Amino acid sequence: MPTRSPPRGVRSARAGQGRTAPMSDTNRPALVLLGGFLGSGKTTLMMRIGEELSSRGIATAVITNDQGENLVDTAHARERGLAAAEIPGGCFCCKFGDFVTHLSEIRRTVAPRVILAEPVGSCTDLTATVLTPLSLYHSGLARLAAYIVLADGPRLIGEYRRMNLGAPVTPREVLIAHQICDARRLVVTKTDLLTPEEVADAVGFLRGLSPDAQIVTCSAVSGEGIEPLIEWVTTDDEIELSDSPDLDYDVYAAAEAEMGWYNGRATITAPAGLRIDDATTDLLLGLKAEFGANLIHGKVLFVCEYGSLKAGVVDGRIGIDSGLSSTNPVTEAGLTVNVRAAAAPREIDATVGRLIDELCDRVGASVSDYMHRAIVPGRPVPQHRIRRNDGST
Ligand SMILES: Nc1nc2c(ncn2[C@@H]2O[C@H](COP(=O)(O)OP(=O)(O)OP(=O)(O)O)[C@@H](O)[C@H]2O)c(=O)[nH]1
Ligand SMILES: [Mg+2]
Repeated sequence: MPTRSPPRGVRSARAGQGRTAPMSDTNRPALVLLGGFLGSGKTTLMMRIGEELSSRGIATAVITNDQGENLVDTAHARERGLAAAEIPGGCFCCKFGDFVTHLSEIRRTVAPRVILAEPVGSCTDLTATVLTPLSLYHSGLARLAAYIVLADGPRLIGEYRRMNLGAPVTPREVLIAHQICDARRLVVTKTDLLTPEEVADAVGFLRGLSPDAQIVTCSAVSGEGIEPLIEWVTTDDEIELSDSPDLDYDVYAAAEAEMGWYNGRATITAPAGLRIDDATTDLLLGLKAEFGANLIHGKVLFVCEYGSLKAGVVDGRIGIDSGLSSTNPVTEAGLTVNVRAAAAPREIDATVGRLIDELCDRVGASVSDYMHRAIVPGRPVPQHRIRRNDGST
Protein backbone atom coordinates (compact mmCIF):
# COMPACT_ATOMS: atom_id res chain seq x y z
CA MET A 1 0.00 0.00 0.00
CA PRO A 2 1.43 3.40 -0.86
CA THR A 3 2.34 5.82 1.87
CA ARG A 4 0.12 8.86 1.98
CA SER A 5 1.57 12.33 2.04
CA PRO A 6 -0.53 14.23 4.50
CA PRO A 7 -0.08 17.90 5.17
CA ARG A 8 2.58 19.25 7.46
CA GLY A 9 1.46 19.07 11.06
CA VAL A 10 -0.60 15.99 10.38
CA ARG A 11 2.26 13.71 9.60
CA SER A 12 1.38 10.13 8.84
CA ALA A 13 3.84 7.50 9.90
CA ARG A 14 4.58 4.46 7.80
CA ALA A 15 1.56 2.87 6.25
CA GLY A 16 1.07 -0.73 5.34
CA GLN A 17 1.29 -2.45 8.65
CA GLY A 18 -2.44 -3.04 8.82
CA ARG A 19 -3.88 -6.48 8.53
CA THR A 20 -6.82 -7.59 6.50
CA ALA A 21 -9.24 -9.56 8.52
CA PRO A 22 -10.94 -12.54 6.94
CA MET A 23 -14.33 -12.12 5.28
CA SER A 24 -16.95 -11.67 7.91
CA ASP A 25 -19.20 -14.24 9.38
CA THR A 26 -22.81 -13.23 8.93
CA ASN A 27 -23.60 -13.03 12.65
CA ARG A 28 -21.64 -9.92 13.39
CA PRO A 29 -23.25 -6.65 12.30
CA ALA A 30 -21.26 -4.36 10.07
CA LEU A 31 -20.07 -1.28 11.95
CA VAL A 32 -19.60 1.91 9.95
CA LEU A 33 -18.11 5.04 11.49
CA LEU A 34 -19.19 8.28 9.80
CA GLY A 35 -16.87 11.03 11.02
CA GLY A 36 -16.22 14.57 9.89
CA PHE A 37 -16.31 18.11 11.23
CA LEU A 38 -19.38 19.68 12.79
CA GLY A 39 -22.12 20.27 10.26
CA SER A 40 -20.47 18.28 7.48
CA GLY A 41 -23.68 16.30 6.98
CA LYS A 42 -23.09 13.12 9.01
CA THR A 43 -26.57 12.78 10.48
CA THR A 44 -28.34 13.69 7.25
CA LEU A 45 -26.31 11.13 5.31
CA MET A 46 -26.72 8.54 8.05
CA MET A 47 -30.51 8.96 7.88
CA ARG A 48 -30.46 8.71 4.10
CA ILE A 49 -28.31 5.58 4.11
CA GLY A 50 -30.35 4.09 6.97
CA GLU A 51 -33.61 4.64 5.12
CA GLU A 52 -32.14 3.26 1.90
CA LEU A 53 -30.90 0.13 3.68
CA SER A 54 -34.21 -0.33 5.48
CA SER A 55 -36.04 -0.12 2.14
CA ARG A 56 -33.81 -2.97 0.93
CA GLY A 57 -34.74 -5.04 3.97
CA ILE A 58 -31.40 -4.51 5.72
CA ALA A 59 -32.02 -3.86 9.41
CA THR A 60 -30.05 -0.79 10.44
CA ALA A 61 -29.37 0.95 13.74
CA VAL A 62 -27.56 4.18 14.52
CA ILE A 63 -25.40 5.35 17.41
CA THR A 64 -25.09 9.07 18.00
CA ASN A 65 -22.59 10.82 20.19
CA ASP A 66 -22.13 14.24 21.73
CA GLN A 67 -20.38 16.19 24.42
CA GLY A 68 -23.73 16.94 26.04
CA GLU A 69 -27.23 15.49 26.30
CA ASN A 70 -30.58 16.21 24.62
CA LEU A 71 -29.35 15.58 21.12
CA VAL A 72 -31.19 16.76 18.05
CA ASP A 73 -29.53 13.94 16.09
CA THR A 74 -30.81 11.09 18.28
CA ALA A 75 -34.32 12.49 18.49
CA HIS A 76 -34.29 12.99 14.72
CA ALA A 77 -33.18 9.40 14.07
CA ARG A 78 -35.89 8.01 16.33
CA GLU A 79 -38.51 10.23 14.72
CA ARG A 80 -37.46 8.75 11.38
CA GLY A 81 -38.03 5.24 12.71
CA LEU A 82 -34.41 4.16 13.09
CA ALA A 83 -33.28 2.29 16.20
CA ALA A 84 -30.95 4.75 17.87
CA ALA A 85 -28.63 4.63 20.85
CA GLU A 86 -26.99 7.75 22.22
CA ILE A 87 -23.65 8.18 23.95
CA PRO A 88 -23.72 11.58 25.61
CA GLY A 89 -21.14 13.38 27.69
CA GLY A 90 -18.03 12.69 25.60
CA CYS A 91 -16.80 11.20 22.35
CA PHE A 92 -16.60 7.49 21.48
CA CYS A 93 -12.90 7.44 22.34
CA CYS A 94 -13.30 8.93 25.82
CA LYS A 95 -16.45 6.84 26.39
CA PHE A 96 -15.12 3.71 24.74
CA GLY A 97 -16.58 1.45 27.46
CA ASP A 98 -20.03 2.97 26.88
CA PHE A 99 -19.59 2.57 23.14
CA VAL A 100 -18.87 -1.14 23.54
CA THR A 101 -21.82 -1.55 25.93
CA HIS A 102 -24.18 0.17 23.47
CA LEU A 103 -22.88 -1.88 20.58
CA SER A 104 -23.53 -5.02 22.53
CA GLU A 105 -26.96 -3.85 23.68
CA ILE A 106 -28.12 -2.71 20.24
CA ARG A 107 -26.93 -5.98 18.79
CA ARG A 108 -28.95 -7.91 21.37
CA THR A 109 -32.14 -5.84 21.16
CA VAL A 110 -32.33 -4.84 17.49
CA ALA A 111 -30.12 -7.44 15.77
CA PRO A 112 -29.17 -5.04 12.97
CA ARG A 113 -27.09 -6.06 10.01
CA VAL A 114 -25.60 -2.57 9.83
CA ILE A 115 -24.77 -0.14 12.63
CA LEU A 116 -24.01 3.42 11.56
CA ALA A 117 -22.14 5.36 14.24
CA GLU A 118 -21.64 9.13 14.21
CA PRO A 119 -18.83 10.38 16.45
CA VAL A 120 -18.79 13.93 17.80
CA GLY A 121 -17.94 16.34 14.99
CA SER A 122 -15.00 17.76 16.91
CA CYS A 123 -13.51 14.31 17.51
CA THR A 124 -10.60 12.79 15.62
CA ASP A 125 -7.93 10.08 15.94
CA LEU A 126 -10.58 7.35 15.74
CA THR A 127 -8.28 4.84 14.06
CA ALA A 128 -6.09 4.76 17.16
CA THR A 129 -8.73 5.28 19.81
CA VAL A 130 -11.78 3.37 18.56
CA LEU A 131 -11.13 1.15 15.54
CA THR A 132 -7.89 -0.46 16.69
CA PRO A 133 -9.10 -1.14 20.25
CA LEU A 134 -12.32 -2.60 18.84
CA SER A 135 -10.43 -4.90 16.51
CA LEU A 136 -8.05 -6.02 19.26
CA TYR A 137 -10.42 -6.46 22.18
CA HIS A 138 -13.97 -6.71 20.84
CA SER A 139 -13.73 -8.20 17.38
CA GLY A 140 -16.61 -10.58 18.11
CA LEU A 141 -18.99 -7.69 18.62
CA ALA A 142 -19.03 -6.15 15.16
CA ARG A 143 -17.22 -6.28 11.85
CA LEU A 144 -15.41 -3.01 11.06
CA ALA A 145 -16.94 -2.46 7.65
CA ALA A 146 -15.97 1.15 6.96
CA TYR A 147 -14.51 4.31 8.42
CA ILE A 148 -15.69 7.23 6.34
CA VAL A 149 -15.00 10.91 6.92
CA LEU A 150 -17.25 13.57 5.43
CA ALA A 151 -16.14 17.00 4.26
CA ASP A 152 -18.66 19.76 3.62
CA GLY A 153 -18.57 20.56 -0.12
CA PRO A 154 -19.34 24.30 0.13
CA ARG A 155 -16.87 24.70 3.00
CA LEU A 156 -14.17 22.85 1.04
CA ILE A 157 -14.25 25.38 -1.76
CA GLY A 158 -14.83 28.35 0.55
CA GLU A 159 -13.79 28.49 4.19
CA TYR A 160 -11.42 25.50 4.02
CA ARG A 161 -9.59 26.89 1.02
CA ARG A 162 -8.91 30.04 2.99
CA MET A 163 -7.52 27.99 5.88
CA ASN A 164 -4.10 26.35 6.00
CA LEU A 165 -5.28 22.76 5.96
CA GLY A 166 -2.24 21.69 3.92
CA ALA A 167 0.09 23.13 6.54
CA PRO A 168 -2.13 23.50 9.57
CA VAL A 169 -1.22 26.05 12.19
CA THR A 170 -4.27 26.92 14.26
CA PRO A 171 -5.85 24.27 16.48
CA ARG A 172 -8.96 24.12 14.31
CA GLU A 173 -6.88 23.65 11.16
CA VAL A 174 -4.96 20.82 12.84
CA LEU A 175 -8.21 19.17 13.93
CA ILE A 176 -9.91 19.33 10.52
CA ALA A 177 -6.80 18.25 8.62
CA HIS A 178 -6.31 15.34 11.00
CA GLN A 179 -9.91 14.19 10.60
CA ILE A 180 -9.42 14.12 6.83
CA CYS A 181 -6.12 12.24 6.98
CA ASP A 182 -7.29 9.70 9.58
CA ALA A 183 -9.66 7.93 7.16
CA ARG A 184 -9.06 6.19 3.85
CA ARG A 185 -12.54 6.93 2.57
CA LEU A 186 -13.72 10.49 2.15
CA VAL A 187 -17.00 11.99 1.00
CA VAL A 188 -17.55 15.46 -0.41
CA THR A 189 -21.07 16.22 0.84
CA LYS A 190 -23.88 18.60 -0.20
CA THR A 191 -23.06 18.44 -3.90
CA ASP A 192 -26.57 19.73 -4.71
CA LEU A 193 -25.29 23.11 -3.52
CA LEU A 194 -22.37 23.07 -5.97
CA THR A 195 -21.88 23.28 -9.73
CA PRO A 196 -20.10 20.32 -11.39
CA GLU A 197 -16.97 22.51 -11.64
CA GLU A 198 -17.14 23.28 -7.95
CA VAL A 199 -17.56 19.58 -7.12
CA ALA A 200 -14.41 18.82 -9.14
CA ASP A 201 -12.66 21.66 -7.38
CA ALA A 202 -13.69 20.29 -3.95
CA VAL A 203 -12.48 16.79 -4.86
CA GLY A 204 -9.16 18.19 -6.11
CA PHE A 205 -8.70 20.13 -2.89
CA LEU A 206 -9.41 17.05 -0.78
CA ARG A 207 -7.14 14.95 -2.96
CA GLY A 208 -4.35 17.42 -2.26
CA LEU A 209 -4.80 16.85 1.46
CA SER A 210 -5.09 13.06 1.27
CA PRO A 211 -3.63 11.81 -2.00
CA ASP A 212 -4.32 8.09 -1.49
CA ALA A 213 -7.83 8.22 -0.08
CA GLN A 214 -10.84 6.99 -2.01
CA ILE A 215 -13.06 10.02 -2.56
CA VAL A 216 -16.72 10.03 -3.54
CA THR A 217 -19.17 12.89 -3.84
CA CYS A 218 -22.78 12.90 -2.78
CA SER A 219 -25.88 14.80 -1.85
CA ALA A 220 -27.96 13.37 0.95
CA VAL A 221 -30.75 15.68 -0.22
CA SER A 222 -30.97 14.68 -3.90
CA GLY A 223 -29.61 11.17 -3.40
CA GLU A 224 -26.97 11.71 -6.09
CA GLY A 225 -23.87 9.65 -5.38
CA ILE A 226 -25.43 7.53 -2.62
CA GLU A 227 -24.93 4.17 -4.36
CA PRO A 228 -21.13 3.93 -3.89
CA LEU A 229 -21.69 4.68 -0.23
CA ILE A 230 -24.24 1.89 0.04
CA GLU A 231 -21.58 -0.42 -1.41
CA TRP A 232 -19.01 0.74 1.15
CA VAL A 233 -21.49 0.15 3.93
CA THR A 234 -22.80 -3.24 2.82
CA THR A 235 -19.46 -4.80 2.00
CA ASP A 236 -18.73 -8.24 3.44
CA ASP A 237 -15.13 -7.21 3.95
CA GLU A 238 -13.47 -5.87 7.03
CA ILE A 239 -11.43 -2.70 6.70
CA GLU A 240 -7.70 -2.74 6.73
CA LEU A 241 -6.62 -0.68 9.71
CA SER A 242 -4.11 1.94 8.71
CA ASP A 243 -1.53 3.86 10.64
CA SER A 244 -2.68 6.95 12.48
CA PRO A 245 -1.46 10.40 11.56
CA ASP A 246 0.41 12.08 14.40
CA LEU A 247 -1.64 14.33 16.62
CA ASP A 248 -0.57 16.68 19.36
CA TYR A 249 -3.25 16.25 22.02
CA ASP A 250 -2.53 19.70 23.48
CA VAL A 251 -3.44 21.24 20.12
CA TYR A 252 -6.43 18.92 19.77
CA ALA A 253 -7.63 19.95 23.24
CA ALA A 254 -7.15 23.61 22.32
CA ALA A 255 -9.33 23.12 19.22
CA GLU A 256 -12.10 21.61 21.35
CA ALA A 257 -11.74 24.34 23.97
CA GLU A 258 -12.34 27.07 21.38
CA MET A 259 -15.95 25.93 21.05
CA GLY A 260 -18.91 26.35 23.33
CA TRP A 261 -21.63 23.68 23.21
CA TYR A 262 -25.22 24.37 24.15
CA ASN A 263 -27.89 21.66 24.31
CA GLY A 264 -31.41 22.41 25.48
CA ARG A 265 -34.97 21.28 25.20
CA ALA A 266 -38.36 22.64 26.17
CA THR A 267 -42.07 22.28 25.65
CA ILE A 268 -43.69 25.19 23.84
CA THR A 269 -47.39 25.75 24.47
CA ALA A 270 -49.09 28.14 22.07
CA PRO A 271 -52.86 28.55 22.62
CA ALA A 272 -53.12 30.81 19.55
CA GLY A 273 -51.15 28.35 17.42
CA LEU A 274 -47.51 28.03 16.38
CA ARG A 275 -46.31 27.36 12.86
CA ILE A 276 -43.36 25.02 13.27
CA ASP A 277 -41.71 25.93 9.97
CA ASP A 278 -41.84 29.66 10.74
CA ALA A 279 -40.63 29.14 14.31
CA THR A 280 -37.69 27.05 13.07
CA THR A 281 -36.64 29.69 10.57
CA ASP A 282 -36.99 32.39 13.23
CA LEU A 283 -34.70 30.57 15.63
CA LEU A 284 -32.09 29.75 13.00
CA LEU A 285 -32.06 33.29 11.62
CA GLY A 286 -31.68 34.51 15.19
CA LEU A 287 -28.69 32.22 15.78
CA LYS A 288 -27.13 33.34 12.52
CA ALA A 289 -27.58 37.02 13.34
CA GLU A 290 -26.31 36.67 16.90
CA PHE A 291 -23.20 34.59 16.27
CA GLY A 292 -22.31 35.36 12.64
CA ALA A 293 -19.14 33.60 11.48
CA ASN A 294 -18.66 32.20 15.00
CA LEU A 295 -21.65 29.92 14.56
CA ILE A 296 -20.25 26.49 13.66
CA HIS A 297 -23.49 24.53 13.66
CA GLY A 298 -26.90 25.47 15.03
CA LYS A 299 -29.61 22.78 15.05
CA VAL A 300 -33.29 22.94 15.84
CA LEU A 301 -35.73 20.04 16.13
CA PHE A 302 -39.45 20.51 16.66
CA VAL A 303 -41.65 17.49 17.34
CA CYS A 304 -45.42 17.99 17.10
CA GLU A 305 -48.58 16.18 16.12
CA TYR A 306 -47.65 16.46 12.42
CA GLY A 307 -44.25 14.82 12.80
CA SER A 308 -40.86 16.42 13.22
CA LEU A 309 -38.86 19.15 11.61
CA LYS A 310 -35.08 19.22 11.93
CA ALA A 311 -33.15 22.13 10.52
CA GLY A 312 -29.70 23.55 10.87
CA VAL A 313 -27.49 26.46 9.98
CA VAL A 314 -23.95 25.77 8.81
CA ASP A 315 -21.65 28.25 7.13
CA GLY A 316 -24.48 30.81 7.16
CA ARG A 317 -26.74 28.49 5.16
CA ILE A 318 -30.03 27.19 6.52
CA GLY A 319 -30.97 23.61 5.65
CA ILE A 320 -34.36 22.15 6.48
CA ASP A 321 -35.05 18.42 6.86
CA SER A 322 -38.72 17.98 7.42
CA GLY A 323 -40.90 15.05 8.28
CA LEU A 324 -43.93 17.28 8.83
CA SER A 325 -47.16 16.17 7.19
CA SER A 326 -48.71 19.61 7.64
CA THR A 327 -47.63 23.16 8.40
CA ASN A 328 -50.91 23.97 10.16
CA PRO A 329 -50.38 25.75 13.50
CA VAL A 330 -50.07 23.52 16.56
CA THR A 331 -50.80 24.32 20.20
CA GLU A 332 -47.95 22.30 21.65
CA ALA A 333 -44.55 21.18 20.43
CA GLY A 334 -41.33 19.77 21.84
CA LEU A 335 -38.27 21.83 20.98
CA THR A 336 -34.64 20.71 21.05
CA VAL A 337 -31.83 23.14 20.25
CA ASN A 338 -28.10 22.34 19.90
CA VAL A 339 -25.60 25.11 19.21
CA ARG A 340 -21.86 24.79 18.62
CA ALA A 341 -20.16 28.16 18.33
CA ALA A 342 -16.84 29.81 18.92
CA ALA A 343 -18.23 31.66 21.91
CA ALA A 344 -18.35 31.38 25.69
CA PRO A 345 -20.92 28.81 26.90
CA ARG A 346 -22.58 31.37 29.17
CA GLU A 347 -23.09 33.69 26.20
CA ILE A 348 -24.57 30.91 24.06
CA ASP A 349 -26.86 29.84 26.89
CA ALA A 350 -28.15 33.38 27.45
CA THR A 351 -28.60 34.05 23.73
CA VAL A 352 -30.53 30.87 22.99
CA GLY A 353 -32.74 31.41 26.06
CA ARG A 354 -33.50 34.93 24.86
CA LEU A 355 -34.25 33.79 21.29
CA ILE A 356 -36.71 31.18 22.57
CA ASP A 357 -38.37 33.79 24.82
CA GLU A 358 -38.62 36.28 21.95
CA LEU A 359 -40.17 33.65 19.71
CA CYS A 360 -42.72 32.81 22.38
CA ASP A 361 -43.53 36.48 22.98
CA ARG A 362 -44.20 36.97 19.27
CA VAL A 363 -46.72 34.13 19.07
CA GLY A 364 -48.19 34.33 22.57
CA ALA A 365 -46.64 31.02 23.62
CA SER A 366 -45.10 29.86 26.88
CA VAL A 367 -42.11 27.69 27.68
CA SER A 368 -42.13 24.86 30.19
CA ASP A 369 -39.76 22.04 31.19
CA TYR A 370 -36.82 24.05 29.89
CA MET A 371 -33.63 22.02 30.42
CA HIS A 372 -30.41 23.50 29.14
CA ARG A 373 -26.70 23.14 29.57
CA ALA A 374 -23.75 24.89 27.97
CA ILE A 375 -20.19 23.64 28.28
CA VAL A 376 -16.69 23.81 26.91
CA PRO A 377 -15.63 20.25 26.08
CA GLY A 378 -12.90 18.93 28.34
CA ARG A 379 -9.56 17.68 27.14
CA PRO A 380 -9.93 14.48 25.09
CA VAL A 381 -8.63 11.57 27.15
CA PRO A 382 -9.21 8.38 25.17
CA GLN A 383 -9.55 5.18 27.15
CA HIS A 384 -7.24 3.52 24.60
CA ARG A 385 -4.85 5.00 22.10
CA ILE A 386 -3.18 2.29 20.11
CA ARG A 387 -1.15 3.45 17.16
CA ARG A 388 -0.20 0.56 14.95
CA ASN A 389 2.72 2.53 13.55
CA ASP A 390 4.60 2.80 16.82
CA GLY A 391 2.90 0.23 19.01
CA SER A 392 2.16 2.84 21.66
CA THR A 393 -0.95 2.74 23.78
N1 LIG B 1 -28.26 21.03 0.63
C1 LIG B 1 -27.82 20.06 1.43
N2 LIG B 1 -27.80 20.25 2.76
C2 LIG B 1 -27.35 19.24 3.53
C3 LIG B 1 -26.92 18.00 2.99
N3 LIG B 1 -26.52 17.22 4.02
C4 LIG B 1 -26.71 17.94 5.14
N4 LIG B 1 -27.20 19.16 4.84
C5 LIG B 1 -27.53 20.22 5.79
O1 LIG B 1 -26.37 20.54 6.53
C6 LIG B 1 -26.68 20.79 7.88
C7 LIG B 1 -25.84 19.90 8.78
O2 LIG B 1 -26.17 18.56 8.55
P1 LIG B 1 -26.03 17.45 9.67
O3 LIG B 1 -26.31 16.16 9.01
O4 LIG B 1 -26.82 17.79 10.86
O5 LIG B 1 -24.47 17.58 10.01
P2 LIG B 1 -23.61 16.78 11.08
O6 LIG B 1 -22.31 16.47 10.46
O7 LIG B 1 -24.38 15.62 11.60
O8 LIG B 1 -23.41 17.87 12.21
P3 LIG B 1 -22.97 17.64 13.75
O9 LIG B 1 -23.84 16.59 14.34
O10 LIG B 1 -23.14 18.97 14.39
O11 LIG B 1 -21.54 17.27 13.73
C8 LIG B 1 -28.18 20.54 8.04
O12 LIG B 1 -28.83 21.77 8.04
C9 LIG B 1 -28.56 19.75 6.81
O13 LIG B 1 -29.85 20.07 6.36
C10 LIG B 1 -26.96 17.83 1.57
O14 LIG B 1 -26.59 16.80 1.00
N5 LIG B 1 -27.41 18.90 0.85
MG1 LIG C 1 -24.93 15.13 13.54
